[in-house]
Amino acid sequence: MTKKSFQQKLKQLQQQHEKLLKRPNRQQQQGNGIFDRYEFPVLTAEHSPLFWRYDFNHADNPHLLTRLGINCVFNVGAMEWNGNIVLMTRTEGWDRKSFFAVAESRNGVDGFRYWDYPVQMPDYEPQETNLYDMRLVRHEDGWIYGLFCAERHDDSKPGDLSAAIARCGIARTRDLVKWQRLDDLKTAGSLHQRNCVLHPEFVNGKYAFYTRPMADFAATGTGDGIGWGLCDDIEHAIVDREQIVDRRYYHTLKEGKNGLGPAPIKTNKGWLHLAHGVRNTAAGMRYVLYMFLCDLKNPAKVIKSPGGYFMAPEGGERVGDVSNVVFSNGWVARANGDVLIYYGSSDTRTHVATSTVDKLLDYVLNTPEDGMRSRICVEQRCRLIRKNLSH
Ligand code: M1P
Repeated sequence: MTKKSFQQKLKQLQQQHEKLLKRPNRQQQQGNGIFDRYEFPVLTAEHSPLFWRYDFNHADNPHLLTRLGINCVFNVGAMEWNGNIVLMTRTEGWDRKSFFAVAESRNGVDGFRYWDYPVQMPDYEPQETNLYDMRLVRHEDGWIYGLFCAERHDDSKPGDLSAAIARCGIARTRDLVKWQRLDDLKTAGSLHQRNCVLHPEFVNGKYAFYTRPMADFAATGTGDGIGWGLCDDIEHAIVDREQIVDRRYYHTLKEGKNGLGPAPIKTNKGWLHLAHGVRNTAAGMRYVLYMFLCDLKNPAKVIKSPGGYFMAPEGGERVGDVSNVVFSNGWVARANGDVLIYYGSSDTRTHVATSTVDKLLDYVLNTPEDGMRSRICVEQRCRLIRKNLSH
């Protein structure tokens, strides 16, 4: 390519990219009353900066080839940042490695732009191969913590190239740029930990963790659900007693496994939680989101558990690198009561849904619990029908 056509092609790419970043996002019509979806994903691989992907030097890249492609952007942590919204993205290259990178928007529903450089997270151990799914939390100790999965090969199975160990990495920061890496979380009962979350407040003067004990890298096995445990020292975090707070049950959306999403939102009725539940089907695993509420004074006690899913993959969300998945590890409750819920679809792209604390509390407090049997579920529905038809 001549230098002139190179410059023209590059300009074209930059204009298309700018158009995508400036594209307004509209709320979809006819939501379910609980939350509203939006027309477009807020982040996709195409949103990543062109200067992360192309070498702009004509002498080194005369055909203007993509040098380091981006495959997908999903499962983001989220928080308010100087009045804006920042997402701690799980950005994945064509090489399958995920890394963290911050994208920022004024309103949280469109106009997200990546910061110039991805996060350069210090290593805890050189064996770490892949880092992903950061939960961001502003803790009352004054630090911003990031908890994430730090995965490496399971060297006790040298012949099995898919054997992996999932650990919970912990790092903290004041500016989302410089990170101090702390020891990985150690839990007494389980080699694998994924989907761990730090509770934003001290509990009995200690740091409190939500965990997910697992017998295996992908399967919880005898792991019974979302766990909880306290620890004294965040720099060398050890949870030696894990109590299960939210169990898996037969024939529910969390029969296969579950895991906490973002850190809970504090409300006047309790700690509001968003989590994912997984069941196995003939077509593979299906990931949906569900909610529950915990006691304000005792965050390890579930006080309300609406039946069924809160959100399931719909339309284009159903298809991607790992299809039939919605997953969330980031949401933001704004001072006016609005809630921005970020979710990844099919391990490929990032969406937003909006709601309010009031609506989410109404949903959690007034949706009937799972009847656990078809007969009871029909009774629940008949009660609703009678109520409506008696007017
Ligand atoms: O592929 C679906 C999800 O699988 C994992 O979640 P879990 O540990 O509950 O199975 C995570 O790797 C997550 O990133 C991914 O979206």
